[in-house]
Amino acid sequence: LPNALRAQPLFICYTRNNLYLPWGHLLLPYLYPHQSEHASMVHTLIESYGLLKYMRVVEPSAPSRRELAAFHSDDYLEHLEQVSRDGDDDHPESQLYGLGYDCPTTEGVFECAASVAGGTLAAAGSLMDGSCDVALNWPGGWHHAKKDEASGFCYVNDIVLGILKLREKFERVLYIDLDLHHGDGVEDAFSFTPKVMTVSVHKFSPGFFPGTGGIDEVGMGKGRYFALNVPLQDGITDDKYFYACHTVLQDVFVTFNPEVVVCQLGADTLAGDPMCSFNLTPRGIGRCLQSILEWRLPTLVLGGGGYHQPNTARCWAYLTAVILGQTLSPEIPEHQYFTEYGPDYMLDITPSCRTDKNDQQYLDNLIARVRANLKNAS
Ligand code: V1S
Ligand code: CA
Ligand code: ZN
Repeated sequence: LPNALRAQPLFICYTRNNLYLPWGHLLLPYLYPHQSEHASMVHTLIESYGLLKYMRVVEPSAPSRRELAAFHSDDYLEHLEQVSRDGDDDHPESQLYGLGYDCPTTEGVFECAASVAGGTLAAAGSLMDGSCDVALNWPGGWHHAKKDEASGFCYVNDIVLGILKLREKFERVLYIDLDLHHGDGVEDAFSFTPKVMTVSVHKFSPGFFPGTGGIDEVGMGKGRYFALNVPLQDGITDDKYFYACHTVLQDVFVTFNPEVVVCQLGADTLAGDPMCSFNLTPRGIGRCLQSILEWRLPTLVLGGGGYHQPNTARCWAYLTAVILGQTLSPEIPEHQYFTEYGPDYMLDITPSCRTDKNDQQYLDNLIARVRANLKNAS
């Protein structure tokens, strides 16, 4: 990283609230029984690599109902708060609000989803008051939640709330979504405005959640061509992924001229993730992040998916080091969760032996079409 960027004060915030165990509720305790330790594994690895001393750690406060209502409807918030209070997973109206299969209403789910949003709002606030240049909230990144609907493990859309807050100060916000899934909730929220450009890179294939994010989805009304989608196929590896992201994002930077950037860096694109789709390593995602940081704009960095816990922690610890311009030891340091990193106990992830269904012709055609869409935004 350029020295000037390295010297900037950085800010990191976590919603490590033992009372609400955010990840335990948000990521399906029955499906991922150890998920409540997920946020803790990420934080502990970052801490054990000695990275906290380079950052300001902030304990965010819970957002008010008014802050959440900047995006979500009062009815939805009211209902979510009520079923969360009662732990009622069988309320007759819950289905109307998307609550159920992917988004169960465990007791306390409202507080935990709200506390994650509090982290993202605090991070956005630090960028706005100029107290940092890069703000991190790894527990954030819940891109599927809609105004009045929970979706895909997401109850409160902390990203939309963060962007709305950033818009109070910054004229043009660029949202970049590198999670495996299409960032539909964020795209929908801003599809009518030319002030927020959304770019999502994701797997797009029949039957794959959420089913949106085709290349011809470009926004609507005044926001037409201010939503870009980069749909990819299974098996993509670091070099091709970086090529696609870098080419598209450099063009977006020049055309849209953003004042602030928000990045969702879900780690479900990694080799070995149970989503079993892309074949990336943290280094591939790190190259994309580094090229974004080189724009030297205020940047809000968020997490998202990532269902192989040790690999997600490896990835986000590595990306934290990329932001800080630090080099990490290739061996995982001894710490509370050390045994989870076996059998190799190394930081790097080896790509799997899988077919990459994105041949060069597919990628070149894709990039040409994304560029053609982007041209209309200038
Ligand atoms: N892919 C996937 C997936 N897996 C599950 C799931 C599996 C077992 C369970 F007990 C509960 C849920 N749900 C899904 C997806 C949602 C993925 C959300 C990704 C979130 C993120 O990584 O982007 C981070 C924010 N849901 C579906 O595929 C929906 C269904 C279509 C699955 C089938 N059922 C019957 C209806 C809903
Ligand atoms: Ca995405
Ligand atoms: Zn995802």
